[in-house]
Amino acid sequence: MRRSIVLYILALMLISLVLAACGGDSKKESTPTPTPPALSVRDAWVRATVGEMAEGEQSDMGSHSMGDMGSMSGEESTGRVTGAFLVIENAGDTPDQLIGATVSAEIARAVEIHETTVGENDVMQMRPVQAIDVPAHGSVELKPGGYHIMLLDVQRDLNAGDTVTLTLTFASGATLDVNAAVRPLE
Ligand SMILES: [Cu+2]
Repeated sequence: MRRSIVLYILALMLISLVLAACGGDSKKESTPTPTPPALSVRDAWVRATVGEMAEGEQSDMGSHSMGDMGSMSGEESTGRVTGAFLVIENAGDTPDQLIGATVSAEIARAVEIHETTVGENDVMQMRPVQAIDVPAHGSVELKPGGYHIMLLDVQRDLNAGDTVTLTLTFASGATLDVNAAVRPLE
């Protein structure tokens, strides 16, 4: 009689151990899989190509020479460039990368992703980058003096008040159409 009680208690302990183990396992299994990147863009703008910006643009030109522009964009190069700036937010659990951008050929013939850095002698230089990281549950800002989207061989005046539609491409395969307001550099 007493032995059966002991066995009964042991059995109960064994069952509770098994249940605890299973509980642990099922908890792991029910951990939500990371959500994919959930991207959005805010504060998108493009620097106007006319008026007071001409000066700022030139100082930002950095390492670009007109020769570079010509070879980049063919015989019809206008040599005009401008920058697009915006904040990319990612509400998802998975990081992503901005890997490209396009714009209507009526606006610009080529688009590159650039980073402006201050090199030796405080000279600002720009270099093309392959990708800009967009962290999970985070954001990245493209702004003058940092990362930017470079419009090359700009085909027409971009005046304050105009809107330029950019299409952003991400490493995840996502694309985003962005309406950027044209405004002068502050
Ligand atoms: Cu640039």
